[in-house]
Amino acid sequence: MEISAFLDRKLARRFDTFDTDGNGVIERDDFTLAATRLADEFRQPFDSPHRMRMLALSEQLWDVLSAAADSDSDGGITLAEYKAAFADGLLVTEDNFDAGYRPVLEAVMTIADADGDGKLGADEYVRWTGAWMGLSAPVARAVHGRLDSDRDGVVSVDTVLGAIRDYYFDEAPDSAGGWLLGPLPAN
Ligand SMILES: [Ca+2]
Ligand SMILES: [Ca+2]
Ligand SMILES: [Ca+2]
Repeated sequence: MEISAFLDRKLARRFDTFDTDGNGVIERDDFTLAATRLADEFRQPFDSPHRMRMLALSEQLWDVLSAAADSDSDGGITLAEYKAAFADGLLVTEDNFDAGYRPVLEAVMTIADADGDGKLGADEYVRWTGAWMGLSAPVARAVHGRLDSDRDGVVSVDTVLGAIRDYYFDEAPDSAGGWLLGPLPAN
């Protein structure tokens, strides 16, 4: 597919959120670290089934992502490799989006949704996006406010899923891509 200038910036920003340790390359350790931070943030015991599931899903995510994007098989995904794989339709596409993302997001929610009502309040949203993707608290709080369009203080899994889908596939300049993960890098 054609990568617009807007999508190019969104992919660069998404790449940063995958690169948990910030060394400029996405590697297996980034996924393990993100899962560990998320489980720690929500005080999951070391041997809790939720922590185990999160770690297993993260490993799985890494396997899928590296099989698709690590084209020189050196165990790391560079920004160029990531963008190329997306352009070639090897990563998320509109067709496989739900199947790929829903299980991961539901596992995250199982940990982050403390009272189990399937919805996230602003504090929970700040905590999970900070632990999992390194979003700053002010950014995450503003994002939660935008997602909570009916202003009842909480957002559902489906709302978050829809916004992530828009992040990748909605080209409108005011769509989720422009704010879901905070400000985009310059081109
Ligand atoms: Ca990294
Ligand atoms: Ca590589
Ligand atoms: Ca709401």
